[in-house]
Amino acid sequence: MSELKEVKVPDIGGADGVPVIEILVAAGETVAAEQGLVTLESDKATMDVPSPFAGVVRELKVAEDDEVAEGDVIALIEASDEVAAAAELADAPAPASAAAEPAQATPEPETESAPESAARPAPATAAPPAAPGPTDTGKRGTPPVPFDASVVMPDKTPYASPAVRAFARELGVDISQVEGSGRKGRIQRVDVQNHVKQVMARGGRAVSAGVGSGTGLDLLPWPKVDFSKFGEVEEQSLSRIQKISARNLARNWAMIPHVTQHDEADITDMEAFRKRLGKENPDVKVTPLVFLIKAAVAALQAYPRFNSSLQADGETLVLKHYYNIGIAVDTPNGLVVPVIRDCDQKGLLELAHELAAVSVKAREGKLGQADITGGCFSISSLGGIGGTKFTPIVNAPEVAILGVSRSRMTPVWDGEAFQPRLMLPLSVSYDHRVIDGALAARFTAHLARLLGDLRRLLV
Ligand code: CAO
Repeated sequence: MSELKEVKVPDIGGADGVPVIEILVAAGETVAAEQGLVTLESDKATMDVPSPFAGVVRELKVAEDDEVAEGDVIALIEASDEVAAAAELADAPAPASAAAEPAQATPEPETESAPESAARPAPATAAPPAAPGPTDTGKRGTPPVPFDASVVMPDKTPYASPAVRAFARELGVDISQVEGSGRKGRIQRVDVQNHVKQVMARGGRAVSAGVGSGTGLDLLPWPKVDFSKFGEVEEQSLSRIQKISARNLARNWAMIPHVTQHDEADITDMEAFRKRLGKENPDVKVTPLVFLIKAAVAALQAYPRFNSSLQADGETLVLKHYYNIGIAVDTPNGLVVPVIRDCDQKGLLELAHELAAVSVKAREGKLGQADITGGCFSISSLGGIGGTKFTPIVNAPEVAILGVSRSRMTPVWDGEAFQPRLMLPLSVSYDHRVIDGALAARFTAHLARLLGDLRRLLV
């Protein structure tokens, strides 16, 4: 038995003249219950109108750009028991409410194609699994959600309807990588399909090159906790700089496969020279950092791959023939990385003057765009504070960064006896897509050798 039924616009909060921005089905198509039929866009949000029952779409009563209000008929659907049963069978794995939910709020069941890593342990606070529902795969724990760029880059939330986001999730596509061809850059179903075709045509290299996540990172949603339930709290807004660097750091950490190589430099002789230089030039503070800048330049010259950037397509390396070094500076408003240019052409004292000037400018919040762009390699020195080693995050699009901790007098075996030597811990984090571990070990050891014997800087 079949019956022709009307599907109407549901309660949309009394809004009138709401435009239909996308038609999600065609006449003659079989739809499952809760499958989106059209997408409406109000001033504040987009929403899909789902079919309340399974059946065959016999007629669409609206077209793109029509305006609708509550109660308007959208489609005539021939609902039948057989169609309903067939549609249910065909759509069994799809989440029943996917069309009505925003992408980032819809936990999906794990699929057969989900990577092993997706089966990560549930957080200790996870509630016991609910009784299996129609979409339950039988696996326990909190289901992962796909990597969502809006978590790490809140200003980059993709503009797409819930149905298109659900479609992208179904295909394992990171929707933040898809270019929208619709009005105001809206991502449409066809854009997701074209994106998949392009990736397939490239042999999936967009995924393996790591510049697009492709298969997604399957991150759990960020925990929402009402901390005031557990004790007294206060809220502090992040500064503008903190918000910007948070987004950059999160992107760099998520997209760059980081490895950190640790080593030590014997700076006993360097330190004696630094003290002498300081006494001779009381007008400027000569800290170990200027020696590190000079040694880093020499190491970059010896290992040019460290002085490169990976192009956004993930397929080309740009090797630079200039040597601009970024210095991480801790300011009251957050971390900034001013760049000292052409360090290969400057002496230790000139670098010391420039470092002092740029640190003051950074702390006074006076850095301009030109002061923070064009870096090749960065140095983050925590030596003035303490610590034995740490793992700095690469400052993209650079491919490596040097972290420096506090030097320490250490007994070093010279083959016959222990000698007191001033040892400086070096931690080089690098982008493993560009730099192999052996190369990183050589680079870091070379850097340590240069600092151990400054005469090598002249070679
Ligand atoms: N080992 C031992 N002592 C060190 C040292 C090291 N590796 N590095 C610096 N020092 C000493 C300096 O010689 C100086 O000693 P004196 O006051 O006796 O001369 C003292 O520590 C303070 O140095 P400084 O910090 O003022 O100067 P700097 O050139 O070493 O660093 C700057 C300048 C701007 C990089 C630094 O002030 C800074 O902001 N560091 C923090 C960087 C940061 O936050 N990195 C983390 C980024 S990721 O979050």
